[in-house]
Amino acid sequence: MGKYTLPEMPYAYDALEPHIDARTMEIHHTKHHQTYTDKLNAALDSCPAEVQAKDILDILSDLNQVPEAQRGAINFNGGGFDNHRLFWNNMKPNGGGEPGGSIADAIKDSFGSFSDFKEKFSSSTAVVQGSGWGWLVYNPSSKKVEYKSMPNQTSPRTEGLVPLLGCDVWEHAYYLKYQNKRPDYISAWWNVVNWDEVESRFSKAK
Ligand code: MN3
Repeated sequence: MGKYTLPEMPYAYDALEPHIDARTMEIHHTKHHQTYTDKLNAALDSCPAEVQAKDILDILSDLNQVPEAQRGAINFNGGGFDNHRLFWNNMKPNGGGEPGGSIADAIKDSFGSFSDFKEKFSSSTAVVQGSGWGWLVYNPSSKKVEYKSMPNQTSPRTEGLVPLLGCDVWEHAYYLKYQNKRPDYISAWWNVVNWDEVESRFSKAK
């Protein structure tokens, strides 16, 4: 057995209906997330013991500590493992609405207003080329929240950013229900955002 196992879902596969359909959630979790997990473990098996001993978050924050032969696989599958772990918890049934607390103030400070943030996040994530993610991140250097899109499964942690809220725009996240209409998926996704989780993540990051 590998170091990492597929995390359990915090809710049923059909809990996010009608916004995200149950079949997509089941395949996304049991096939895609499982594959990133398995391939992360396989890549770690080929790494030196001192790398294996570190937590994946520490590894992602400095990929130069990974031997070059394994770096691409760790970036992709380690990112995929952690991104999806965040993604499931970034959503909840009956979510959505506007955040309160300190994350609301931070969003207003960086983007002007919540609606300006939502527009920026939606429009920028809709045009991510190919497969990738849109993220609300905390930047420890500027001490502000920022929008950041990332390609494929590359984690914002690889750029020293702390992921707070991520929207997976790989086609596997929406194609069964939304086909090529990625903007429709993103607008539906806002209805399941778990702002309590984002606030909690932000409080720890600050
Ligand atoms: Mn995915």
